[in-house]
Amino acid sequence: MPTPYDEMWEKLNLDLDAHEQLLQVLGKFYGDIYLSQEGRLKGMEYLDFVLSEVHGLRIKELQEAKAQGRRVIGTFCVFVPEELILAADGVCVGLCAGAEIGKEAAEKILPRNTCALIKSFVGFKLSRLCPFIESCDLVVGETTCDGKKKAYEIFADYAPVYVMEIPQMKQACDRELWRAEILRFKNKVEEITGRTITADKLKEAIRLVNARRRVLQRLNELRAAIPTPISGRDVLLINQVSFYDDPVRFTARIGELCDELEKRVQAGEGIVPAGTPRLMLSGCPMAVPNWKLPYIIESSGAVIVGEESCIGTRNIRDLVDESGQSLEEMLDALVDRYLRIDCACFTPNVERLEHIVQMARDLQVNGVIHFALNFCQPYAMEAFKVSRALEKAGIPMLALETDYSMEDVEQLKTRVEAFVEMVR
Ligand code: BJ8
Repeated sequence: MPTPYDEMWEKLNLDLDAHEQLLQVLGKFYGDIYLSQEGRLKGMEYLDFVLSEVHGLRIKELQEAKAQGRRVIGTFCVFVPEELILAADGVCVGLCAGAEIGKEAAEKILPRNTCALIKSFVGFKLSRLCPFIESCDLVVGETTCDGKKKAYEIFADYAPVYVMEIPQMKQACDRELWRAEILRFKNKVEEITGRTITADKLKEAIRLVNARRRVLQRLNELRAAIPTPISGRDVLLINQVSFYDDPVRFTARIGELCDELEKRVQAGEGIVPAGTPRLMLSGCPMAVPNWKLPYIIESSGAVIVGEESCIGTRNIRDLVDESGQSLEEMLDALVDRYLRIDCACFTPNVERLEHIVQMARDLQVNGVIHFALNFCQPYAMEAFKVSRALEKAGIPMLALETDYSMEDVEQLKTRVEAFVEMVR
């Protein structure tokens, strides 16, 4: 069916037929998983709208920004300091990589035993399915896990790629390396955008991104209430959308949603019956439209009350210190804030274990489900230490490995249901 965006998509060189199929699958999946829920907040209509226009209106906005001389920069990792992009009047979009479509194309150039997230972004590009990637003037990669690091070398043949080096430890020399990388990135952003990052612009950008983190922190505080006032699926969606929506608009709309949620909490209203097991998710990021596991969990008699992941708490826990006045001070604040990220790519990574236990206690969960994408060594290996830390704290954990396919849904459901029964 023709849409008002066909011309734009054609200009972006999308494969229109395959793209149409993708949108249809996405729409059906969204209807089944999201719109079927009962008792959703009115504020979720905004998220429904954003999702329905994800390849339409938002892409149009990106094209308009580009026509005004702004540059669009795509990222795959929460290590990339968005503040520097915004301070140069750039638009930052988190590239999602949560769908299986494009896998066949990806497997022609990547080993089959590569994690689904990596295959997804390569597959999207090769199959000409993602208008976000096609809108990017620069795609920023990072040396986090080996799979991503090597995939960017291949991806660079198809898109303009820049790679940031992320340290693997957190000693003084690692901080020096990271500081140098942030400066190198600042120079790159200035080169691509043709703008100079001044202290005033960076201050403004730091405040803007912190404001978005604060509203998501508020959301997390409210959703922790007992009874649970919002589904885990809805909160995951809000976090997912935070990566590509306009940050000012998103912060305002989620602020309104939080006001509504606050009233619900004050009234003691929940969306699940009293006594429903409260679970926390921990592990790999779940990019749009990877809603498989949250849906399985929440249709197995449990509710998700927290996500220890980059599309969740890890991305919003720490703010950038806003007290810096000079450019140097602000850059140092960025260095320190981003180095606090506890991705499993670090060794050792004790902070993550502490954060998980603390979060599970604060949220009063009955158990934790650790999620690793198949072939993700950092998270799959770290699951062992996470389970030991949780065991010591007396909190049950179930470790799952899966991908974006639907083949293992029944098997996962059986394991999740057994876990829910056990912790009930
Ligand atoms: S800071 S979690 S966003 S790297 S799932 S591609 S690790 S093999 S995504 Fe991540 Fe940045 Fe870390 Fe966060 Fe590799 Fe694992 Fe695949 Fe992964």
